[in-house]
Amino acid sequence: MKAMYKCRDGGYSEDPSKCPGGVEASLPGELRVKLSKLVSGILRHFPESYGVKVDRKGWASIDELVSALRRLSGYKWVERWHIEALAALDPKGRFEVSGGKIRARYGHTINVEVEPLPGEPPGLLYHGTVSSNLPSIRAKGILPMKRLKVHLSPTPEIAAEVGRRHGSDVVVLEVDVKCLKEKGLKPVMASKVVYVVDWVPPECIRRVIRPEAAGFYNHTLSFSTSEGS
Ligand code: HQG
Repeated sequence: MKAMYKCRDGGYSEDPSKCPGGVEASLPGELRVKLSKLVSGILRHFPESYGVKVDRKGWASIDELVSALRRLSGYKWVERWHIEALAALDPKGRFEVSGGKIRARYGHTINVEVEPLPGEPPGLLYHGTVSSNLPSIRAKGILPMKRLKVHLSPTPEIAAEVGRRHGSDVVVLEVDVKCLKEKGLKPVMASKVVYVVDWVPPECIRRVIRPEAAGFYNHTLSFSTSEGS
């Protein structure tokens, strides 16, 4: 992941040359990934363990989050701008910031209700997984497992990247959105690259794509799928 820069004139960038008035502060890529993973974990899974309050819509105070992080060894350097920049520059739209608060847009295991982004889903969505999960998915459908929702991708290439987090034998499942809707299941947009739905019945899975056969890995995606949790 690229470094983040705080511009002297305001705003954040991954490219210091995009700060016309110069750079005021920066965070190297490795620390950005480390912070992104921990903030994702706190907001999605374990706010209480870090003494952070999350309301029923998933919002936490940025000041409270910064104080919680600064109590940890290895995170005493964290400032408010790091959190704001993390959200503003996240390539997957993992975070939303509003009125001094931050929330994760998706991925929760804690029980929160995050309003979807506006817009209808496309006719086909994709879920990346590994082939060892296929027998169970064929029998029971795609289940949220530990999370609140099943996560789907707008393209098979993005889904393949998601699947790669689980192992090398990646398969991509093509999901028929009309079939979901006929069953009263409505996928909604959680971020620019993530749709969520309660579950996917096996009969709404149209086909299984083997990304290597489809040549997906020749594409370079503009984001990494590994800074969440
Ligand atoms: C599998 C990341 C057996 C499912 C990603 C997946 C995503 C089943 C695993 C977001 C099953 C759950 C979520 C069944 C589902 N039998 N296995 N019936 N139903 N599974 O991590 O979708 O980078 O909870 O196929 O990009 O991989 O963190 O879900 O392999 O958007 O921001 O159970 O997390 O975003 O794994 O990933 P996960 P996911 P971030």
